[in-house]
Amino acid sequence: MAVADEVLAGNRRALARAISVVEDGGPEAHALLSTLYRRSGQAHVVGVTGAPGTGKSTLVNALARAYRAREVMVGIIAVDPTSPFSGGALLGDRVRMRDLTGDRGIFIRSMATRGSLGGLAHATTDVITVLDAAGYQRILVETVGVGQAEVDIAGAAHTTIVVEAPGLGDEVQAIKAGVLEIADVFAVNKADREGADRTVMALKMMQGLNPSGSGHHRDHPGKHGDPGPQTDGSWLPPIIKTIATSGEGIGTLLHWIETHANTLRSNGDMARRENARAMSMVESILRDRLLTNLLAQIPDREFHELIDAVVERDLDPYSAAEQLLFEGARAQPRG
Ligand SMILES: Nc1nc2c(ncn2[C@@H]2O[C@H](COP(=O)(O)OP(=O)(O)OP(=O)(O)O)[C@@H](O)[C@H]2O)c(=O)[nH]1
Ligand SMILES: [Mg+2]
Repeated sequence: MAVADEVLAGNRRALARAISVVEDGGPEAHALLSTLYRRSGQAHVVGVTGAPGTGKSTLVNALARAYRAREVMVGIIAVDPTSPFSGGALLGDRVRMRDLTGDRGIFIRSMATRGSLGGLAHATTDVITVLDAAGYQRILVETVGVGQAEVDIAGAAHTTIVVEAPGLGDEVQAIKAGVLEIADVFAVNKADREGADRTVMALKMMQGLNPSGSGHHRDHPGKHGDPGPQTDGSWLPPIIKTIATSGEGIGTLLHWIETHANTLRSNGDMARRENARAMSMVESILRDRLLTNLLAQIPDREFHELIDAVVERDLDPYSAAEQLLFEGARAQPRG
């Protein structure tokens, strides 16, 4: 049986192998994805992001348990853009998540960056496709921090949970710019710690002040309606206090993930999102391929001479790119 068929049949070893293949990329990955992609599209992808140590892994673990109690198949992807190898943090996660393994309804995979962060976002998307095709209904993706790589990875998620925790210094300091735009649900974790209510208040205040994200507040700055779906079709991110270590608040968090999933489907946002995602996936693959093809037409020496000229300021980068495009086009008929 081909690997793709074994994945579709629920073979876990084939699944692990398929994930490694798509992570590595190349023609074999392409062949595999061309089969599996058609069978994907059922899973709801949940991104879990936030500053280091806020309790993301513990929260993902608790959420996975809650889903398993409902007999929902759960895939977990732990993405660590900072670690070039499967270093300490990932091993730590593995140990913490060990109590979930042995359950066939759950599949856990850690991923570390091998090349560029952009490559990582790409690989994450492909691994999501594989897990989705394999029948995992909810896919939880943990990423650290809220930099550009995480925002890119969040683009692959249908629902993004931003995890905050009290006691990271000034309440608002931990709440970075960009977070309000990507958060669909806020989890204020470690609610057993002093200061959780202040963190909740700080988030509420930022929601009220935010002129772009939750647009319906524009006319009523500082006012808060009920979180969730609004009458104008928009979504006001709920702020949930959780204690991941004890499971407190996890049921509520799960409820809001499901409510958000249903809202995306009913208000047309899901269709729009899927359209934008498809476009960006095809465009990014096209960009990679065109660039690779173009560079293949240009002798290394010539390429490096141009780069050196840009470094020396004998040539501007626009002219260098123009020249490469010209050279590539001229070389095309031969190659
Ligand atoms: N008191 C308390 N501790 C918690 C809670 N949730 C997690 N922790 C603890 O916080 C520490 C960090 O938890 P992790 O789940 O590893 O946090 P993380 O955000 O995944 O960390 P990184 O992946 O390293 O960024 C662990 O010691 C957890 O046991 C909570 O709700 N309350
Ligand atoms: Mg973690």
